[in-house]
Amino acid sequence: MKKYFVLGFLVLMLLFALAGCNLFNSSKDNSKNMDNLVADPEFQFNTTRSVELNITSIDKYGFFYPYGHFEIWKDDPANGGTKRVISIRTDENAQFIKTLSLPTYYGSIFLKSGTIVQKLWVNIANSTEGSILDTFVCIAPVYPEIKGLKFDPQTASNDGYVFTLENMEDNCNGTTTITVRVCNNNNRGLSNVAISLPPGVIPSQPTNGSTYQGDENSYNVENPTNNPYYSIKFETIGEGVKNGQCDVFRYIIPTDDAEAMTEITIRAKAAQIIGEVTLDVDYTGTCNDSDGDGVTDDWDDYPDDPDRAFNRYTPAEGQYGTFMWEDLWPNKGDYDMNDLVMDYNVIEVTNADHEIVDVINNFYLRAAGAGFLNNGFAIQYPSYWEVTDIAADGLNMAEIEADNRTVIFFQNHRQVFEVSGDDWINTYPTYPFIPTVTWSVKLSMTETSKAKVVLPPWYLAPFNPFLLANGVRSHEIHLPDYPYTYEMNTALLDTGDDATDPSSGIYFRTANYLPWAILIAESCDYAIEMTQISDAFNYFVEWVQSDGTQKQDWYLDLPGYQNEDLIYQVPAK
Ligand SMILES: [Ca+2]
Ligand SMILES: [Ca+2]
Ligand SMILES: [Ca+2]
Ligand SMILES: [Ca+2]
Repeated sequence: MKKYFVLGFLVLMLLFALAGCNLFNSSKDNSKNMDNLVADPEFQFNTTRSVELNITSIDKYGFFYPYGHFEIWKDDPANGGTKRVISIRTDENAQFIKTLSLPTYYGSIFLKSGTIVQKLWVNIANSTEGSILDTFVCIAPVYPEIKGLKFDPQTASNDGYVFTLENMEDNCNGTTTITVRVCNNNNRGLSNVAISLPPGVIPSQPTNGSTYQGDENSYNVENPTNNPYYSIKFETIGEGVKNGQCDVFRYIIPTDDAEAMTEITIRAKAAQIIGEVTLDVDYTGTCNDSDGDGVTDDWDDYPDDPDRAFNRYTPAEGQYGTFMWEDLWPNKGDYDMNDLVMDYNVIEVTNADHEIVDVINNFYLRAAGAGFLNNGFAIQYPSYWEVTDIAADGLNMAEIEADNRTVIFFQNHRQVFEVSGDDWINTYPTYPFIPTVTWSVKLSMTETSKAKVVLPPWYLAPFNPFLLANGVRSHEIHLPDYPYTYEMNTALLDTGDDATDPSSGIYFRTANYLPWAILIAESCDYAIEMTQISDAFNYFVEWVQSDGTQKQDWYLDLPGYQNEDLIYQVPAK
């Protein structure tokens, strides 16, 4: 009997030890329990930062380069990068000003123009905003097959000067840069050079009154002048070139005018020594614009489509981000944030004038850990666009609403998965895996007014997504502080656990300021059923408690970041 007593005592001690262990664990877990978590009202659970990009294009000679093409990449395209975000060009003022949405943890991006790659650092204002102000050098593409006749250099001498029409370069933006070289063999310094212009043509660069920097000297620019004939004139500042020295003179005119030129007159003056020649010109632009939309083939994402020119990808070309929802709003759920898990990739297609033409939504429905509800999904687009048509829909479930801004992509997630019943889908490890669904919906868009430069997050792709709880149109569940649509049943606001307070700009958050939905900047894993997101992702709480300043990449699958047992693992086939 004594033996059993001792054994019983040991078992008791063991239970005690285990209990102690459990106590320790549960106190640790309590710090990660969503019910104890209080977010700052200013913290909106953003995993993206709005970055105002202000970029200026110049050419290799330092002139402003209107319509200069460039790409933005999230990783280095010269070093195996795959994440292209934008292919676009600057405007008529050689500027591009737009808001980019980047993962918060990104400190830099890459700008690619031709073969030149430049790293741009984000000037970080706070955890949700930043800016980039920079300049890049744009080089026009060189086409292996030249259209028509290319320009040949022409040289002539007169009175101790050698004049060379050295180059005419098509900038592929409707302009051509003309380079003239003047060598002065006289022993008096060059005082000015005048180069004839086609009637009425005023070079866009260098501008009248500006200082032009040649290879040797600086010059005051008269653009245009009628003295001694209609021309652009370069007046030497200080002592001019002499005794065999040369300098180059460059200016930019429309390519059409350059192609129409048949001759060019160049005149140089040093003291009273004047030399003048007239050279033949036979020039044809070299850039190919197959569809005639003004965007040269190499810079045109749609070289055979005059209505389309550029792509903008969110989060990047061929990359996905993730939406995660709780579906019991206005009541709190279990915070597993897997009641709908769907990835998004958005392509905004614009024309040569940067106006929206299509929005292509690539969706990847991965999981729906919703018990009894059959949830729908919709997106509201910005107020300055109008959805005019559903050009393609892989599921044939999309509908445009009466506001011409809202599109319902599906009414019931089970129809998308092609299942019935009320089981959790792809969140409960012992349930059979239901094949995920990818499809694409192409929306035709019209721009009804110009967008502002600085935009709220819901005006940036993937825009304003929301869940239709159990397919009820008026029962919208949005990302924290995002606006609801015209169809919303506003009587639901501030009921149950929802603590929406319009006077403070608080929407779709609890009294502890916690959300019902999170938008993840990049595709990420998700928690298994009935497991709080804070238990599955080890740094979620630290991210929230630091107001998004720490562990901004908490959703990534990095060493120590995830509690693998609590992350849903897609079974191997
Ligand atoms: Ca084109
Ligand atoms: Ca095109
Ligand atoms: Ca849930
Ligand atoms: Ca769930």
